[in-house]
Amino acid sequence: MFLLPFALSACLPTFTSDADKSGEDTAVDTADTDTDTDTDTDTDTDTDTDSDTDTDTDTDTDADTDTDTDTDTDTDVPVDCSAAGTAPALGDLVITEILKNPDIVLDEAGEWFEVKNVGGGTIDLCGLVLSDAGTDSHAITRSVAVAAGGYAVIGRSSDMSANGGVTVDYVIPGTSFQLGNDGDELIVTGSGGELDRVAYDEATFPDTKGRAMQLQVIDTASNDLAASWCEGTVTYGTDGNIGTPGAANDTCRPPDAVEVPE
Ligand SMILES: [Ca+2]
Ligand SMILES: [Ca+2]
Ligand SMILES: [Ca+2]
Ligand SMILES: [Ca+2]
Repeated sequence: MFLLPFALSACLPTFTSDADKSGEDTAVDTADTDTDTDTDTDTDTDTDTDSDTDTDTDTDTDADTDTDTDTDTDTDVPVDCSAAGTAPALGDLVITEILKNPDIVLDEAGEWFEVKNVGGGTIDLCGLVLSDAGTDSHAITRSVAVAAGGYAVIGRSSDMSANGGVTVDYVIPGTSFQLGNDGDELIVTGSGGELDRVAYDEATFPDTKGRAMQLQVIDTASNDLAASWCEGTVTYGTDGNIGTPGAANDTCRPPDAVEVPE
């Protein structure tokens, strides 16, 4: 009569190799020490080794294998284009104003530029890439809706106590995109290619510290020309800088008032 258990175990080998506490699980796993029915060492019911309930090996709750919390497959900042508008087509978006060299405040906080939606519907700047002809490059990672005829201000800081008191619609983080005080390029690229570009130099474009250059003829070809830009007279914010961020551009100040560029 003592031979019966040995005969049963020979027929059901998974019982004998289970190292779990006796009687606590159903013995379909073989080597782990937890109380569940899978073969790994964690306490959830999936087959991976992390503690969440999905089947990948990272610690977030999405199904991809990266380490961030979004649903794409890369490891960068989540892209959240929440369909606030359509992607701009060529000609919809025009670079209309640039403050490359703010007065009083630091360039790293006070630089900004303005774009205008000259198309017929609301556009979303999400996904557009801002770059220059060198190494500056930044992709806009969230929705920025711009109504037809409206403006968006893209700057380096949203801290109005540090940026000269400008209201910024989108902040470019860190040093990924900077506006040189001498010559530089400002290039906006969408999924279908380049949307607009301004390549300014120090000699022929407006160049006064603390005064934004404001476009007078609003289209993507005119802003290629230095003669299409001038400086206005209206201050904004808290530090005496001159410009019209987020609003229609000022008229040009009289030529005889132009100061020697700093
Ligand atoms: Ca600058
Ligand atoms: Ca640059
Ligand atoms: Ca252009
Ligand atoms: Ca403006």
